Amino acid sequence: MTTAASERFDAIVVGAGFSGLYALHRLRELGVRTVVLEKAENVGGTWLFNRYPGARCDIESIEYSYSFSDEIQQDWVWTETMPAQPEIEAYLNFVADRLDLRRDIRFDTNVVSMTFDEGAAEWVVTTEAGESLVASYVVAASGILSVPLEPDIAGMDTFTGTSLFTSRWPKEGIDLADKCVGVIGTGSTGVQLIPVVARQAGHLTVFQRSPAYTLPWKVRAFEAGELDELKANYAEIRAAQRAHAVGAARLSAFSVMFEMITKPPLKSASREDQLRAIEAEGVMGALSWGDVFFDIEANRMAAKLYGEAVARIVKDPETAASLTPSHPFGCKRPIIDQGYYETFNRDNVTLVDLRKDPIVGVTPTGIQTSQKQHELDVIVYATGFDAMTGALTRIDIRGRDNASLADFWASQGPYTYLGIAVAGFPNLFIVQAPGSPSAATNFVAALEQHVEWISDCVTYLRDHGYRTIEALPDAQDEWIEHTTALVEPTVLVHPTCKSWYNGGNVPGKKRMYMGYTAGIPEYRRRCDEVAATGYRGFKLA
Ligand code: NA7
Repeated sequence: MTTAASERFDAIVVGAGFSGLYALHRLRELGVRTVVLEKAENVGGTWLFNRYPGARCDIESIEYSYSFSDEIQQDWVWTETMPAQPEIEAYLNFVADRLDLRRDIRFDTNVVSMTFDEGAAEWVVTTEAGESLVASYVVAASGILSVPLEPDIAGMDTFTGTSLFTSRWPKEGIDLADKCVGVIGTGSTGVQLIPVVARQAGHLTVFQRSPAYTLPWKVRAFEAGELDELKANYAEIRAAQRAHAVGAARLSAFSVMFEMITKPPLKSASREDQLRAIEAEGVMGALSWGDVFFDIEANRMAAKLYGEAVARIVKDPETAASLTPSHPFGCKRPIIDQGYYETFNRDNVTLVDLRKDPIVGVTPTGIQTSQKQHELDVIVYATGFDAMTGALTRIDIRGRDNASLADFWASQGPYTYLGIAVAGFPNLFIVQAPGSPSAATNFVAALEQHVEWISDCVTYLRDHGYRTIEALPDAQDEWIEHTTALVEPTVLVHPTCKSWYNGGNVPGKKRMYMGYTAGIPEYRRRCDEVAATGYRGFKLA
């Protein structure tokens, strides 16, 4: 199958974002001849593409960063507690330069197919430009939020104004002053973008299908000397982070949720307790109860209380009611927001509740809803991603017997073993596949564990003379049973939960909760145990 023209490597890494950069560094250090194929013109992955105004991480910078190099964590200077996109992009460029990674990265190189040659026990990887590369191992570091989901709204291509997609925002920015801007989508992206656009635009109309639950939190610049003090304690900070279930012991969207579980139950709280909570903590007080994740009734009570808290911020009662979510809290990622609700008190902001007044179509001059034509100069689509599996199902990946990974996941659901490997696809390691901690945790902490486990595994295979490692179907089924059982007692499996975590945001996608929710330390323990027992659940040949 391989041609004379194929270039040979020990490992091919797909993607040069957070995961791919570390995979390259680690594999290279182990003497594994590695090349990274990256579709973009530079490093950064998700943090390169998502340049929309307000783009920011919801985990603190000193934890949302590599821990493997003390030199890097000491030398890089974060300016804010929670990093904005430009700073994360700059950080990844700094890391790539510091570790001299670029010499082994091919930019503007889009992988279109990967085929396992059973006779040679090698992967043949082809690119859009027609190159063919061969390697024993493929490490898919193609990202969990790297394939934007563009909606299919009638008339989108007839709009004569400017259409913008948050995941490919113009690098040079765009002047929105005096413009009538419409934003579709109120997930994390929309909630981050909307307050910023409201300050820039002449008028902003927000087209909201599902209101968000947000956790207001002020991001701030580090004070003089504060970062140095943190850096002096980095060993302790990293140790605490490593021991924490969500891989972030300081403030993050996840640690806030994690702490909610430890609070008393809402169902036995008095009305006075409830009111006191929203008086003291606003919308956060409505959600900070121990039973909201496990009891749908408590969750509904929290949603009602949340609506009361929103109504204390948003002056117009109808707008406040429209901003109150009807889906269970926890199904979607909670959003750390910067003045989101206050934005709807501005004179230049209008909310259109698509639950009452749905979009009929995009017209040449704006958006037509069932009740009104909204004239617009700019439409911004903040409509999400084909998350977790999208990047890999867009590559024609063929394993044993020419079986297609996309077909397997479409028919069976996104099954994996350990969230790393798929039965029938030998020597393919997926960084943070479905069934891994990934999106339910600090992604950087989670990926470091994955990359280390994968590179240790490659070393083991080489040292012991094995050519292939392959997940066993039974082990894979058991793993998914385990990950599914973990979320069974929670509201995450409620039929009204529809999000990128379970594929519910993509029409036709097989639904399955795709995170591993027992936490990174437990996950690490299980992965280490598998390795220590000679890779139990895998077939080595
Ligand atoms: P999300 O969280 O999937 O949000 C997408 C939003 O777009 C959500 O409000 C959707 O409403 C809305 N949407 C999607 N299609 C449409 C159409 N056709 N009409 C109206 N509204 C629509 O993606 P984000 O990019 O915000 O965040 C993804 C992750 O990035 C986030 O969780 C962080 O981890 C970083 P819906 O809910 O489907 O009713």
